[in-house]
Amino acid sequence: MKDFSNIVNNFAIKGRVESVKPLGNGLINDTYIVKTSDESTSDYVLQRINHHIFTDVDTLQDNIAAVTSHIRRKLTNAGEKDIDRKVLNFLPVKDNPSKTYFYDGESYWRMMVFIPHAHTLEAVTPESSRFAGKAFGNFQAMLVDIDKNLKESIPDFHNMEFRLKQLHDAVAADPAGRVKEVKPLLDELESRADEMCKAERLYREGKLPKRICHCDTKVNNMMFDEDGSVLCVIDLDTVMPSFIFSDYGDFLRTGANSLAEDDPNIDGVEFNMAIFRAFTEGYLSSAKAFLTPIEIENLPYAVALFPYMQAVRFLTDYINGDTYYKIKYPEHNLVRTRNQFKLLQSIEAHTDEMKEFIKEKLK
Ligand code: GN1
Ligand code: MG
Repeated sequence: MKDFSNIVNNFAIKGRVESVKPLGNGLINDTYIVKTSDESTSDYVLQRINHHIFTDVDTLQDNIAAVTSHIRRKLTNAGEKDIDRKVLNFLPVKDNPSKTYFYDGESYWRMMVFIPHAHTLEAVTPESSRFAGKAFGNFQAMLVDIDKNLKESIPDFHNMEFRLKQLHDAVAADPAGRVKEVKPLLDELESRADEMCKAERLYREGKLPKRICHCDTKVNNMMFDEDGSVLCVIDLDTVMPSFIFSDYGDFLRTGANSLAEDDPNIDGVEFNMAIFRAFTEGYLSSAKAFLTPIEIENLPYAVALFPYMQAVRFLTDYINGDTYYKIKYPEHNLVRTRNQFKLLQSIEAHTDEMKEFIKEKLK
């Protein structure tokens, strides 16, 4: 195995390193646990940042540092105990304490304090969804008054107009000769394009704010304590300014799909209203204090937006000849597109019910 001591030595750790071993099964970054020999010192997590996806590591780490130090200050002011388990703690680099990453000439590395006696959940149930809604809403709530200007670590990540432009460019170029075959699907997506770009329009009109969002709201991105309470949210790579719709809508896109996003049994794809209700309840409990009427009114729009955006992204990749998402067979991106489109149709059929539920919850 690689000799990690040269890397670890660049960070201001306490204690002596005993071992470095792979941790977890993340698909984007490589993660290791660094154990120290002394009982009284923490263990650490070492990560190699995937700089092919996060090309601007400075922005990435500046965002994370701004967000974690803001939350830390809030928790401290509120007299919270056990703060090191309630917000991630990234280590400064010894030679340059204003930075939380180290470049070894080849890769970018970062280190954080390992949170002991904590676990994540994988199963999306109404109970875990309610926890997730509350935790991600609370994350946004703690960041509404952050005074640093964060940049987008992936520019235009959730910008619907941009994603449609990418689709239109792909259609015009048709590099894999696949446009003809997907024409009906393209027409379906096109007929909703105007409505789905509503967020960008409201933003330009000054009616919809961007806030600091997590932008990867999955059930396994929260840490739980031994007693089952939520400690903190993790995986902060995509934290950036966005519409709150990103956190609300993208959780439901994955969590409330009755099947996996690439399941070819398209007829079996349905939007799960029990998950919707639980997640929405949790989210509103922590977010309603800061949400504006326009944000609240558009939560059902956000639920539709993310399967729509994902359908556009998958179809773009299919038309481009599969250059972005990993595929396991030639039609994989097309199957994903159809799956997301079916989810969108199921969501459309539930719009009134969703609106009614949200109205009731806010009474
Ligand atoms: C990618 O790799 P993963 O699953 O965390 C993508 C998301 C998509 C998702 C669809 C950086 O996320 O935006 O929603 O695939 N992340 C990036 O499966 O493009
Ligand atoms: Mg991810």
